[in-house]
Amino acid sequence: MPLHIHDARFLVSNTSYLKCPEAQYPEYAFIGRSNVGKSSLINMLVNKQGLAKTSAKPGKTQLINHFIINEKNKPWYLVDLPGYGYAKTSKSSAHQWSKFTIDYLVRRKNLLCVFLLVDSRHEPQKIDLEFMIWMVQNQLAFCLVFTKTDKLKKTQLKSFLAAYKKQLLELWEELPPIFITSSEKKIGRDEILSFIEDTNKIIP
Ligand SMILES: Nc1nc2c(ncn2[C@@H]2O[C@H](COP(=O)(O)OP(=O)(O)OP(=O)(O)O)[C@@H](O)[C@H]2O)c(=O)[nH]1
Ligand SMILES: [Mg+2]
Repeated sequence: MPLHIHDARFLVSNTSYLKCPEAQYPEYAFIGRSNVGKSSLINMLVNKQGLAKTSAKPGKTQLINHFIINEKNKPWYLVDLPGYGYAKTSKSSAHQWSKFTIDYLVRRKNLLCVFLLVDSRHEPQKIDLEFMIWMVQNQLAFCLVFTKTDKLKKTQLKSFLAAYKKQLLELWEELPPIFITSSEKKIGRDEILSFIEDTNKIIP
C-alpha cells in the first residue's frame, strides 16, 4: 500500500537553507532542468493542482519552496527547487546551479533523498550527468525520475530508457532507483509514494 496523503500545505519560500523550516521531519527535494516538470510532479504526488506553481515557460520556480505533508500524523516535507540549465547566454553548465540550491543540498540535515527529474524524450544531457556526478561526490542519495512519458509511444520509451541506463552504467556499476512518470496521466505516483514511505522509516 503506498503512502496516503491526508493533507499538503505550502509553508515557506526562501533562498537560504538557514531559513528553511526546522529540520525535524524527513525531506525530499525535486530538482532538474527548467521545465522538466518538477512542480507538476509535486502536484500530482499530493493530488493538489496548483499547490506548486507551474508554467509552460521555463524558469518558473526561483526559490526553495517547502511543502508539509500529513502535518498531523507523521509529517514530512517536499521541496520544489529552481530548475537549472536555463540561461540563454550561458554556455557552460556547472555554474548554472544556483549557489543557494547547492548550499541547501549539501547542508540540509534532514534531506533523505533528491529526486532528479529528466525528460524521457531526451538522451542523457551533459548538465544532468554532471549533476549526478556531483551528487555522488557529495554523498547525496538520489533517484532518477523520467518525466512526461505520456508524450512517447511505449516502444520509444523502452528504447530511450535502455539507452539512458546503458550510458549510466558506463559511469557507475549500479543504477539509482528509477521512476517512470507522467504528471498528465498520473503515472508513477504509487511507486514514488511507496519509496517515500519506506524511506520515511529511517527517521523514527
Ligand atoms: N505532457 C506533459 N506535460 C507536462 C508533464 N509534466 C509537466 N508538464 C508540462 O511541462 C511544463 C513545465 O512544467 P513545470 O512543472 O512548471 O516544470 P518545472 O520543472 O517545475 O519548471 P521550472 O520551475 O521552470 O524549473 C508545463 O507546461 C507542464 O504542464 C507531463 O507529465 N506530461
Ligand atoms: Mg517549477
